[in-house]
Amino acid sequence: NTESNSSRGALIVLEGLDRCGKTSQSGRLYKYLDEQGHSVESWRFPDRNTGVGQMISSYLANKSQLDDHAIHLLFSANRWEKRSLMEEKLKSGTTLIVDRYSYSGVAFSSAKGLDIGWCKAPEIGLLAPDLVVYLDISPEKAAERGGYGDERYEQLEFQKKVAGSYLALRDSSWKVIDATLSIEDIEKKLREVVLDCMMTCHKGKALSHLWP
Ligand code: NYM
Repeated sequence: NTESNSSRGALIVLEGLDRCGKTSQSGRLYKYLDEQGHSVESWRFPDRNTGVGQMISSYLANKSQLDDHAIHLLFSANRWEKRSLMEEKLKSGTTLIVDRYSYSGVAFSSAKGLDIGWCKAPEIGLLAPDLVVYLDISPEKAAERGGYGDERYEQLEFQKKVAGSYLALRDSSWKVIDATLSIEDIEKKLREVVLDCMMTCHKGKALSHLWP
C-alpha cells in the first residue's frame, strides 16, 4: 500500500451531552466526506456489537447492575478491544469519525463521584484524537429536545454533573461548536474544522497517545 507511507487518516472525536446532536452530525459528516471521495468510517463508543459492548448495553438499559468502577473499566475495555483496528485504519489512510470516546468515559464516571485521575488511568495508551469537537448545549436545552430515552444517565440532574465534568476536561485544543445553531450551520462549522485537521494529518502529523 503506497498510501500508508505518505498519508494517514485523522482520528476525529465528537463529544457532548446526551441529545446534543452528535449522532446526526457524525452521520452527516460521514456522508459528506464519503461523497467527496475520502476514505472514511463512522465509529461509535460504546461499540455495542462486541461481548463487552453487550454487557455495557444491558447495564445502560437497566437490565443489569454493576459497580461504578466495574462499568467504567468495561467502557474502557470496549475502547481497548478496538484499538489495534483503529490504528490499522488510520495508518492505511482511513479517517475515523468517532461518536464519543475516552472523554465520555471520564465525564460520565466522574459525574458519579469517581476520582478523575482514577477515571483517566485506564485510558492511558489509547490513541489520542487529532481533533475533539464538543457540541455545546446546556443540560436544560438538551432536555427540551424531545425528551431523553429510558437509558441510565438520561436525566437532567445527572446531565448537569456531566456538563461540569466535561468543562473540567476541556482544553484549548478542543473545538467547541454551539449545538443550538441550525443543523446546517453546525454541519458547516464541523466540516471546516474537520477538513483542516485531515489536512494536517495528511501532511504527516504523528499519531499520539492519551493523555497528551
Ligand atoms: N458513556 C459512553 C459512558 O458512560 N462512558 C463511556 O465511556 C462512553 C463511551 O453511555 N449516555 C455513556 C454516555 C451515554 C451512554 O452512549 C450511551 P450513546 O452515545 O447514547 O450510545
